[in-house]
Amino acid sequence: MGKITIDPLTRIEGHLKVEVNVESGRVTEANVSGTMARGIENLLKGKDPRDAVYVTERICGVCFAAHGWTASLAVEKAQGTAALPDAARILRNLIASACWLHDHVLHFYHLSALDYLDLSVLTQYTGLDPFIIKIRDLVKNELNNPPVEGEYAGPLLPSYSADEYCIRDVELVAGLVQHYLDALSIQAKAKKMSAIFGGKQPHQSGIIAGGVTQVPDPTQIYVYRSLLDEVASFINNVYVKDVIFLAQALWPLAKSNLGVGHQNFLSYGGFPEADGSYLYPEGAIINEALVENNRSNMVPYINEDITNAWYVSGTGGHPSESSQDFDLDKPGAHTFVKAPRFQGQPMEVGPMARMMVAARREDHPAFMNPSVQQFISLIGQGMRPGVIARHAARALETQMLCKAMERWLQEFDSLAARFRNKVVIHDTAHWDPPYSGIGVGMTEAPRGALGHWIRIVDHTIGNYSCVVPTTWNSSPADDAGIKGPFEQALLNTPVPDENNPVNIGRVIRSFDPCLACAVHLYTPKGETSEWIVP
Ligand code: NFE
Repeated sequence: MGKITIDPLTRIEGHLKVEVNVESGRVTEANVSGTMARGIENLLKGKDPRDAVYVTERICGVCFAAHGWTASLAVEKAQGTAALPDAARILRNLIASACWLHDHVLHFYHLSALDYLDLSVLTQYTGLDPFIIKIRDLVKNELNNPPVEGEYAGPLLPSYSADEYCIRDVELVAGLVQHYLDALSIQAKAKKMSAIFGGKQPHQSGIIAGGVTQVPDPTQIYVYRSLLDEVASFINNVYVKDVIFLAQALWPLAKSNLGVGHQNFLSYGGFPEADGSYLYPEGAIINEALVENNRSNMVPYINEDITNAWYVSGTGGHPSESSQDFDLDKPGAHTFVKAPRFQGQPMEVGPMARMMVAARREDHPAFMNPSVQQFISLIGQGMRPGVIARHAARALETQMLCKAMERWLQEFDSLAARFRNKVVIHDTAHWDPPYSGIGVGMTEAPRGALGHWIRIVDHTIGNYSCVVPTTWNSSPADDAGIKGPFEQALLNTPVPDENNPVNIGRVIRSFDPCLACAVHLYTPKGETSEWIVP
């Protein structure tokens, strides 16, 4: 039996430690740890409730728009904001969705694709593409100068060796490496789109409690639309095709149980439509049954367990009451990540959860969406809900989102034409914080279900709690000993060579973790070292 510790696991956001035991070539026990402290919520206490939007955006440099939006919803609820103006709904959708395009493209090409490519075959490249020639020469150099003990490999070749699930065809690898480069400029374009309507990137300033801050002018709309055309073309013609190609080329892996977990899935519903429904439908699936399809009904059944997390007793429970006081000496604890549970169950959140829910919601327009139907078809052909399915779901939902974004732009054009540019974008009647109030905001972030809970006391924030997608996914075991989604998905993972645990990275990366979100890094002096647990 061997024990493998990977700390930190690279090519993810934030700091995650993975520890597994391996027996007879399979993982028999798994623990994951978020090794940096959360504390953003403590920082908010005593602040003006409207500050929550901008402060919680600083939880993360990737999904800040999701945090700002979710905080706005929580504050609006607590302040008694009336129905959001429709233009604000559309503009929020367009600010946040552009971030999703950036995020999902980045995740596949720059964080995950290397798990499935044998870059060393580029040494055989005889083509004339100057970029690939440059990469070929760098790879040759790395192969000729392997890292000595204690040094890191790279930057191009990972520190593990390619296995049978790595693509070795020179032309295919060269093509995907070219797309890696193309994806860098696509990312930048998607970010620019979000900045046009959101004011800046990262940490946009366009979404505020009660609505948004600006009505875009026709030039801004023109530029946004042109960039969307370019980004959507890449997503439809390159990203989705590459991921579907990968699924087909690695079909034995797609059909295997690599990365299959509890198979409980949760979606709060993402991107509101004019009729009050969501582009990505709401739903909770437990033991294959759709147990809930309404966001509001989910709220009482969300709780955080802290049995194995470094928090003092009494800081878990329902997020409307939970808090963040640390106990680094707690026996058995190994992580700063709490363990959210829905109806007492660990839930996977994220693109695959959204697809699984959409596939069960025959009553919802998303069910007939071609991207959802393609996912259903892949599952019908035998793809298991594991590593490859997560990549496929992410690509297909991005395709679905691009189409919706075009439609939201048209909806905004209609509003602007109807109101001759006197479009209402804010509920100014409910702007000042009340003496007291409680509110919850729930959205879908790129990595899954995101909730913020606020309690206003004496016009200021009395308590604030964020339950974040990666908190759901990277949660530790609870008091019943039930593991969180990452840990469960790691069990039984094949590790034929303990010195080359490539499958562990594949499993974890397929979720697209963001530990910065999960633990909300913050230190009083702006330093990190005092919070890092060795
Ligand atoms: Ni830091 Fe996030 C997303 C949120 S975390 S990236 O998406 O909320 O899981």
